[in-house]
Amino acid sequence: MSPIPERSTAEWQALDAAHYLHPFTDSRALAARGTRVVTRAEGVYLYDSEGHRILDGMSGLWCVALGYGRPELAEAAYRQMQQLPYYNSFFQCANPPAIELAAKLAELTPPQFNHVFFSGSGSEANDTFVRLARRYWMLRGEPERQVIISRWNGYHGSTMAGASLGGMKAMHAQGGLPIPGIVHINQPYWFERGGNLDPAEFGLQAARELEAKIIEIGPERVAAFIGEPVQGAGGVIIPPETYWPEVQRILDRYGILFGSDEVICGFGRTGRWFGCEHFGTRPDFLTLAKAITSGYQPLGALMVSDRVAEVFIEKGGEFAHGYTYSGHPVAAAVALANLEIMQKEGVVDRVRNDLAPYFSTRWGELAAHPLVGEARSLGLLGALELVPRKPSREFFPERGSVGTRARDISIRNGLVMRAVWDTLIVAPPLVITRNEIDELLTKAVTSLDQLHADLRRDGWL
Ligand code: PXG
Repeated sequence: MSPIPERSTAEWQALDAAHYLHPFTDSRALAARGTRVVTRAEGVYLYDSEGHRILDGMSGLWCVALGYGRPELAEAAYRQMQQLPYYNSFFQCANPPAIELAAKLAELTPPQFNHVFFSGSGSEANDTFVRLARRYWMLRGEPERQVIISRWNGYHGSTMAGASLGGMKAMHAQGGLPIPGIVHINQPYWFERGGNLDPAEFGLQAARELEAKIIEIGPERVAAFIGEPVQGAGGVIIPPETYWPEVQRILDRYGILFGSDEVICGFGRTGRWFGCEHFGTRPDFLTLAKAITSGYQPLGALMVSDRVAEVFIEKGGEFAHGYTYSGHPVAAAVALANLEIMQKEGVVDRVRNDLAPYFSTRWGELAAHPLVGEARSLGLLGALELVPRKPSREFFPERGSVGTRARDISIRNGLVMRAVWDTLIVAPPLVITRNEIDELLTKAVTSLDQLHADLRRDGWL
């Protein structure tokens, strides 16, 4: 068996430019610049083909909760590949890791969840959500209930249904989306949209857009609502405390199903196992992916509440939906090993009781920086709003260009931060230490100082 060849960075970049279409990437710009080739990783650090060591402030892409290089996860995959590398879950079959994982997820998720449908990704799990929510109302004898409400600037994936649920206008514009029967309301983004309202008032106002939309459509036509507890890809938008309780009240009032997309918030990111537990909501569906395996294997899952599952099981007949990799034994074995480590090592409790309070204090210090209009955090999620003039909440002109510069400077300084327009965000591995949080902060400050000097030099400030 030949190993993956060792090549120079230039050779890899040339092959990449010749053959590889990357997600969410301008291929021409990337070919001109050359892709960064990440060759290995350990703990919270990435190493690229040029030998740079970079603190991964984004956990890969919000997923590597346990950090890199955990031998237990590699061993779980290896063992399962030897025992049974694949078999399908169609045609009345199952495999032991998938069955065990279903039971483990029922144990870890809130009490209303005892059933799961497996997929290969978060996007696919959200497609399953659309199918199940609509089918539920058909089975209940209310087939006109088909509309699903979600939020502008939410992110729910890249499949046709996932991108439709998402509220990314650029994605809609490129795909003829949304698909029929999906409508959007505004997001609870106080920094951008709060005007003169205080956050609590604004949170109520944003939630009540849901009620207005339900009345506009007609409650008898609305199947479900879906939202991320904290919008991740949209810019770590942490809603005011008043928001989710009011959304829950409205959904209860009209009997509408509730999907909590926990692809980012799930498995400890907020300091609770699931974001809905932090905000005290009672969803009917949880979309899971990413940290379910710490990213070591692709896996998604949709948890289905008892009240929905009962209807399916009793009246459903065959549910005409499924993926080749639903219940993949290797992914399931890795997920089980990952969740076992999380439980044994008390990872979620440590985030809640130790790391999150420490991170919140240190991250909050960044609010004093002249470029930072707001520094917000929850659990191990952090965001900085970059602004030209404090305390105004106005953004820079040419929105996004300053954020991209900040991100590039930060990576040069050995820290992966992600820019969403001019919002800088981080979501480090849940196993990060206090010392590593200090290093993250030092690199962030150095990068902000450099950006400040550059913007002054270029006449932006
Ligand atoms: N829901 C949420 C809340 C997500 O964050 C998905 C669904 C889709 O999962 P899959 O596994 O199909 O990618 C996601 C994915 C970013 C970024 O730029 C975020 C995601 C994916 C790609 C980029 O922050 N989140």
